[in-house]
Amino acid sequence: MKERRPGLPDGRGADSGTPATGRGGEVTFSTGDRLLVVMPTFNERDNVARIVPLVLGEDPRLEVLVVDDNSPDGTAALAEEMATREARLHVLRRGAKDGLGRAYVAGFRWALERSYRLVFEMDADMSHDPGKLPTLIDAARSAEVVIGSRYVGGRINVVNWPMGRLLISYFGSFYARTVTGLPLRDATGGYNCFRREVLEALDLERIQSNGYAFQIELKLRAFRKGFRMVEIPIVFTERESGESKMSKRIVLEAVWRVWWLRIQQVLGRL
Ligand SMILES: Nc1nc2c(ncn2[C@@H]2O[C@H](COP(=O)(O)OP(=O)(O)OP(=O)(O)O)[C@@H](O)[C@H]2O)c(=O)[nH]1
Ligand SMILES: [Mg+2]
Repeated sequence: MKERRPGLPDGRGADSGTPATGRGGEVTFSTGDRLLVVMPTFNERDNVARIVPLVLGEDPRLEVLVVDDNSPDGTAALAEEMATREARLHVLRRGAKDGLGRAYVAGFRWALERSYRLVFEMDADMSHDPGKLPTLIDAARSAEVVIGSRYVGGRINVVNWPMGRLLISYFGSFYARTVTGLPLRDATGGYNCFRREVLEALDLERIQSNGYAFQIELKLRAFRKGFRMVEIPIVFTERESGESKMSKRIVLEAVWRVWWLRIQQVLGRL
């Protein structure tokens, strides 16, 4: 792969819809392009039934890969049953609960083995509005990485979160930005889009983070490779059904992991 400079050297693109660096250039997507939403699930039976049709309804090129870690509530079985009637839905079953990061890496590899041009990350619990997908697709024409961001445009777009959780998330992004130099307002968000060449270049097997830290590491690796990133405002709505998998452990991993990421950068390993 040709040598790339880190994107956003002057911080542009961190606040609105303007990609910063000039590499790559604009691309167009045609009706034949395949676009994949990778959706990790753990006990999201009710949510999967609701969200998959909404995603597929947004664009005929979109497909969904549910990556399920053997959910006890039968999420995978339900998704497989839906897939018998819907050719654009796919299911990847994994043996046991192994974290969001591992599920995404498995989903990304699955995508790269096939001809998808864009790969999206999206939660299954209706926190991410499927109606925003066309905007993300559009933004991917001029940026190689599109970040759905809760904290751009001078607003905090989070609905129904307790204040404590919001503060952890907002200042968590500030902390990650300060420690790692990743110039994004929303470092931990999970509603993002990558052109396939980004995932191809990332050396996915080397990603070690698993929870919120995974989202930071993924974006940081893309940034270090010089891919152009843009943040697009999204609204994040707290889940209405199903249970959160957020835990103290996931937050603590992110707290120390950003320092690990900084050290990796200094050692030239990112
Ligand atoms: N396959 C898989 N999916 C997971 C795992 N942990 C979380 N997920 C899924 O990842 C997405 C995000 O997890 P959530 O529990 O919603 O995390 P969150 O959005 O920070 O927390 P809430 O606001 O409480 O929903 C959801 O679709 C989960 O079902 C896991 O270990 N394996
Ligand atoms: Mg959630």
